[in-house]
Amino acid sequence: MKIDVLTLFPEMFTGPLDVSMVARARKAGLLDLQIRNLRDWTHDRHKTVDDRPFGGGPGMVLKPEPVFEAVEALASEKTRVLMMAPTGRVFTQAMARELAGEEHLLFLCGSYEGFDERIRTLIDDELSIGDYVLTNGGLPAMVIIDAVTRLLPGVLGHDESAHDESFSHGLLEYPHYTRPAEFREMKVPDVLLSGNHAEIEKWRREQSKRRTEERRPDLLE
Ligand code: 4GS
Repeated sequence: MKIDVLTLFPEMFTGPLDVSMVARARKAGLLDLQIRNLRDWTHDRHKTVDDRPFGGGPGMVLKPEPVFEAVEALASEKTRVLMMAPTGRVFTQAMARELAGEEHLLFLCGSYEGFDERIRTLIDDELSIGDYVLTNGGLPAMVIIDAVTRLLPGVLGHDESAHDESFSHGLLEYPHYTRPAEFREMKVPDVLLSGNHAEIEKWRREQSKRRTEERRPDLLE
């Protein structure tokens, strides 16, 4: 998969996308990820990307010209253009699975008060990562890239992907334990030490269901 990111803060993206599974996917050639500075598509001496809102009011608005030029330079018919904004649909695992099937994603990260409304004519989807206000769209883009990358064919090991399947079926994870079997008087449940795989599976299913009921009843409706 190819991913381009358009941002005013390319420095933000070093770190999260250079470690762990995303780094591995990039090195293996499964993910071609390019971070691009929106200012590269300005033409004035000050590399202006924003301006004051018509009608007045606080904050600055992202100008249409650099965004149009950048998207026209980077996108083709095969590109899914995604805008990061709290006004978008809230990103879910189902959307991660859908995006993992695309050939090319282009992330548009805003800053300031928002995008000039005409920029919306360029985009295929507007996505939010949750109901809170961030300083810019960099973190949402990184969150989505992380969630999508681990679903790309060949990125996860076999064990890990089978595991993801069960989790994605709408329940929270069951409790996990490792050695020692007793730690500071806290014991691992006997069933997990029993070697009875049918019983273990039943216990885990029950725990998943109970946890989901208690913590995230909204997932069960
Ligand atoms: C989000 C969010 C966000 C909104 C960007 C205010 C700067 C900021 N983007 N999910 N202007 N939550 N964006 O808060 O996607």
